[in-house]
Amino acid sequence: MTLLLASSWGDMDPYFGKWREMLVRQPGGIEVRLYPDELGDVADITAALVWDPPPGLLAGLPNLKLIQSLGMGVDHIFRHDDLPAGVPVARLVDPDLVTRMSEYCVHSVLHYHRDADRYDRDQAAKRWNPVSYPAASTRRVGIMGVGAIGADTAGKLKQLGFDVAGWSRTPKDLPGVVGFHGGEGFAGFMQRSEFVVCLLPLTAETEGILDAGAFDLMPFGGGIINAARGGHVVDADLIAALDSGKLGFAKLDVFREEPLPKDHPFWSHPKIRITPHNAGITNPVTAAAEVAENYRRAMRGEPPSNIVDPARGY
Ligand code: NDP
Ligand code: OXD
Repeated sequence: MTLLLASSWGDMDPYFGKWREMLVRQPGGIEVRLYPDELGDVADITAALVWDPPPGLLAGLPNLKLIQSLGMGVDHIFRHDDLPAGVPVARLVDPDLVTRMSEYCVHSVLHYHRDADRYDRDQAAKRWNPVSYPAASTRRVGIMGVGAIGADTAGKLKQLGFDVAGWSRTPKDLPGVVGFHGGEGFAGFMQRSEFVVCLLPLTAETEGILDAGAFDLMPFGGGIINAARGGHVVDADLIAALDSGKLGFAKLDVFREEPLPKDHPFWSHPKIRITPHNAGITNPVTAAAEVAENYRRAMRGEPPSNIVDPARGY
């Protein structure tokens, strides 16, 4: 019984090395191999811990009992249509990662709420220019996706006094958060949301959801914070909405192509702020116990926790 750590990204060895260190320390110990150098006999591999796995790798592991995502999202796994049938795919739900993500979103909302860019400009010009700003209670923040991360973010923004709404696939009842759901709730949600924070999984239904039609619904001068996936945004529509003034800002952590290509117009757009997909990076120190528990369950023939539904894509 062996767990394979695999990714199609280059230079994962230092990170994977940390994972190995944490996994072998778990109760019962886990034998870990790193792809590609330590693959060895594929028949030994019973679980795979993956981030954007190399195409065809998982289908070629005959005794696989668990596909465990290294992150909370699983789109990097489902993007391949050659997954082995009947092997459960589980995602991480790590409280440390949830906290890091909601911290990023709250920081971004506060940045625009307090018009932080203005003071950077004023300082550069040695300009003393105190300007009043609206109370948080008058700011309408909309959270797209109120799952593990979205619900935590909504709660924290609520605590800071913001007027918060959430949009989900099924109805939700979060204290003090105005709930919208489904296609029928989308327009009302976007229309009220001056700040839209995207925390949706990337699925067939959510791909390209932040497009010209969605931006048109938003209040003039509002903005988006996307910490979910680049595929949620239609890049050209975002640039057009920012250039026309319809949107006032965009804070982006995730992109259709990562690393963001050097010639991409997002880099130099004055209304866009970029972070390099590090709103939340899975920390093996906090997440290894969850992975180890799922591994033990799968090896005992029990269903792992946080299994995702392949048909739904999250
Ligand atoms: P969850 O699965 O816990 O929650 C997803 C939410 O999205 C749920 O509220 C769900 O609705 C809603 N949703 C899904 N599909 C639709 C739809 N078609 N229409 C409306 N609502 C929908 O996800 P997490 O909170 O754990 O993570 C969200 C995403 O954040 C991840 O998938 C990943 O892409 C991204 N992420 C990014 C990171 C980064 O560093 N930038 C780090 C970690 C995660 P319902 O509740 O009804 O099911
Ligand atoms: C994740 C991510 O899905 O880091 O966890 O993007």
